[in-house]
Amino acid sequence: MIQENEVKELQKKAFEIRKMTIDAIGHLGVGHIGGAMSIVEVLTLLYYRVLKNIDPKNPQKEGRDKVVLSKGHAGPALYSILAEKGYFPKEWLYTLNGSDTRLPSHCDMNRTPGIDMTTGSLGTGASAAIGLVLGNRLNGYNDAYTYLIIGDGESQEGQIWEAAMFAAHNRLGNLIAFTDYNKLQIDGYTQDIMSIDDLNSKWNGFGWHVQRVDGHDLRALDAAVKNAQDTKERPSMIIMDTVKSKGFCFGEGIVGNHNMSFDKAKAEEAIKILNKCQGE
Ligand SMILES: Cc1ncc(C[n+]2csc(CCOP(=O)(O)OP(=O)(O)O)c2C)c(N)n1
Repeated sequence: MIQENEVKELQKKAFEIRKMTIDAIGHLGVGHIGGAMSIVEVLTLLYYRVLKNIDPKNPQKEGRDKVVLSKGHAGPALYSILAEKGYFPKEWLYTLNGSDTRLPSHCDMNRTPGIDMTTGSLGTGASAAIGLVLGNRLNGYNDAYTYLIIGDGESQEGQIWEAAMFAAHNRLGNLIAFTDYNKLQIDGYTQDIMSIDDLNSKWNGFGWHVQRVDGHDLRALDAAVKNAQDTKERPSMIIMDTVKSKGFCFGEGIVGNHNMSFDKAKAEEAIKILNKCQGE
């Protein structure tokens, strides 16, 4: 079980990642802040506790655990983590989505060290993650896991459910997926656009091991990942209840927080408020 001091360390990291992400998007002036902020805890847990065999100095290391951020528009949060881990210089964050940047708005494995799969066209990451699991199986890396993150709006894509069926049929126990259930997508509430409820029953029905947790609770997330790893013959889905734009006060609770425009001054103000909430 995760120790209290380890939780505190991870919370500190998550806090830093949030600030770096707000700062990078504020520097550019516009970006996918909402869906980036809602996955900060899961990314922090993965990169600072869960992933095995990764090496920032050798991003292509054979047999490593891999992450597929299928909701590839949330790349800025992942870039902050990768920079913090040392995959590339932190200054790169200020080139976010610029011309000739190595950090495009959506994840691109050919441009960014540490990105394991190119994503952005919603739904495709699930199939790609399955390919990575099968590749590991063929290469004898039986202990390597692939972690997949999808959005709730993304879950309306038919390709997700074809992948769900395939993964269960092929007993892909080394596939551990997360749904970032922040209840919002680009045009409004997921419930209004096309409801995905009852999500637990859907994944259960497709033969997956399903858990539901508060996606900002690092203890709960850690326990859920452990349970998922202990489930050997079935792929796992961890449904995370999250808040879109969590920690970016100008976006939280706003339906249009998907891709927001804000400048450096607003970013600084948001970071100040976040610091205050954190008691700094
Ligand atoms: C196939 C496809 N259709 C449409 C889009 C445009 N698009 C980008 S993000 C998004 C909403 C995704 O919602 P969700 O998965 O809930 O992401 P989150 O709210 O967590 O950012 C849409 C429709 C896309 N990237 N790919």
